[in-house]
Amino acid sequence: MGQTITEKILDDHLVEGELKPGEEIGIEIDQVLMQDTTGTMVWLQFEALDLDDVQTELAAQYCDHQTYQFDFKNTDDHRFLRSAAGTFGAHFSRPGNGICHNVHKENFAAPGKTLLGSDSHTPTPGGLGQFAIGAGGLDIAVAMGGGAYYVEMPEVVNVRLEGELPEWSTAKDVILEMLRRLSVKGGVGKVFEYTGPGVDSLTVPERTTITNMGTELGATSSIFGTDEQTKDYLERQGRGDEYVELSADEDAEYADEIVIDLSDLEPLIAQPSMPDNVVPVREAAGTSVDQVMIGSCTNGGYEDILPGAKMLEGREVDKKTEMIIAPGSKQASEILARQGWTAELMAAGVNFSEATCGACIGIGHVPASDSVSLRTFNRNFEGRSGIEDDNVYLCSPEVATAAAIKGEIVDPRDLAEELGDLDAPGVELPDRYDGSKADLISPDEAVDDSLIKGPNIGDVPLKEPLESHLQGEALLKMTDNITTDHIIPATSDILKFRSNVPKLSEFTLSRVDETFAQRALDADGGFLVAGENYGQGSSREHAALCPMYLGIEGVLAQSFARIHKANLFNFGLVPLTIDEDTYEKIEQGDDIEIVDDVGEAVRSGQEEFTIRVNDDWEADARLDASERERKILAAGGKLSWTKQQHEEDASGAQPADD
Ligand code: MIC
Ligand code: SF4
Repeated sequence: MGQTITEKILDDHLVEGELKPGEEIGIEIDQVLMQDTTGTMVWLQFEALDLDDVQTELAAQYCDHQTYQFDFKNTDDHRFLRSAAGTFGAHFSRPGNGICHNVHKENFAAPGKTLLGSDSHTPTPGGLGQFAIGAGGLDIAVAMGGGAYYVEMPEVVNVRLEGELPEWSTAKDVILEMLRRLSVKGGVGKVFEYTGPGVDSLTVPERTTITNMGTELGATSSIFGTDEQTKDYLERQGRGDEYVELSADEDAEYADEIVIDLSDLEPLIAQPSMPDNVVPVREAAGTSVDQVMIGSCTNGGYEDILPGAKMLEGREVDKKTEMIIAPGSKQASEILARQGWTAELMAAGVNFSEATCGACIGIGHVPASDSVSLRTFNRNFEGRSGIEDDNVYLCSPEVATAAAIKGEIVDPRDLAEELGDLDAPGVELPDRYDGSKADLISPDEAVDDSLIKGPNIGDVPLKEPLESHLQGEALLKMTDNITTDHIIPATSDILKFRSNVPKLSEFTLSRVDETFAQRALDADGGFLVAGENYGQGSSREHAALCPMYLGIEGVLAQSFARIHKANLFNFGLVPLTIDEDTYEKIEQGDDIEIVDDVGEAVRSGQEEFTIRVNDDWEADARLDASERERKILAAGGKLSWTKQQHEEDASGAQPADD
């Protein structure tokens, strides 16, 4: 039987399991990437595991999220990361050099290779045929030390693209259309493989906009095959020799097929405050706009800023609107500056930020109260921009720039008709991506050979092995689609404590209930209760680590987001699935007891559990976990388990439970 692109790459990298959807597989990882706000934990865990050197073909550490360094703690984190990259053998990208996904795509992403990254948008280089997955930091540390990465074999869905994008419709509209059809949980357990005749006309930067934002569907990854466009992009990046041919076999079998006719797509926009709240721009037209931003790992590239520059040439940003461009990489800024576009944009009234994530997580350019912000980003979860009750819309650079010109949301086709001389900018790549590499330090050029830890950089807390009796209060009951931004927000006041778990834990779930952290500490154990898709969004393992630090024993939810569920196992928290009736019936403050001997049940492979609530009624709860995940859970988390494995390997002993 023929294979899909996903199956081909996974087959090449398979070290354990079978490529059967739903089964756990272990794969070899070729490349890893880390960013500044998850990277410190990765290296602290790498150190705690007594690992000496990076074992993957390539590891790259980026400093991109908090590059303004408002606080010495951020700067200390960056210095620690540089020292860790130097000590252990990773590439280091200096603060301001750009967002990990953009810089990785430009410099290292390679078709046919596997990439694991401590950021949920790691699937970005799927746009050039790399199989890339986002994961928690501990999984990255283990993979970087040479261990396999374990993941549930996803279903592979064929997204067949037909036709060509009409003028003013863009790659962003392709992924917004996917979100409109499938919702933010429509991709859980899936890989979206983009095929069909419509693919030919899409350049690699357009493809990476689509694969990047596949994360918002909850997908494990998204990928395109390779072709002339891939070759062309790699050549322009000076890496033509890294091209490999990659396509699905004629008789490849997909779990499902989605057809999108590109020629039917019109400009779309995601309304506040979920990426799947998508409507045609015309439906939102007329809304006054206070702020417009082009940037982020989705649409912050040269090819995303240039359309805005062309549209603004000889024009000005409307007087009631502010427009900011935060380039995805310094390479993009440098090329635009050399070509003179930066000056054009400045003359039009645009402000330039350094190349950073920044505003995407509420660091800088926080919208005014009761205002509207249009952004080319990928997430508009409520409050993520830095102010509660925000109104953030997500759209293409063309739609964003049209709004900046008009001061209100407008379909660019209508604006073009109104102005008479506004041409659709289309997509244009530079002849050569010839930005400087001054900010990229290779392992051979390393500045440090030992770790430099500032006073804010703490140890990684460990948990005791799983107890046999778990009982405690339902400390917080939450709704559907709780994001990791709710669990541990990433705004600058909180982000600076990412390397200091005791301090960071004080902010756990503060956006849902400010009293939670203290109540959890006082209760000395307890549970979280949630609806569907608990933990969607970021890969930040702090969203499991901090509840663990506060003594939370488990989470009862109707369903979980993939990366977060893996993080719960990694930090020894029991993720139990409950049905809707049970969810409805449990109230915050209820006493919850897991009736079974939990430690024993987890080890023995038991799937069905009984919970007793208030010593009054009982309900079923389910543990969906692989054998490996059960061992991790029983050991109190992946750090303890991996250490145990290493000790057993060193002593030549046979692991007791194998
Ligand atoms: C995000 O977009 O939410 C982040 C910030 O990039 C996170 C990583 C983090 O929390 O540090 C992600 O997507 O994984
Ligand atoms: Fe950075 Fe935003 Fe992309 Fe996350 S989604 S990596 S915060 S730009």
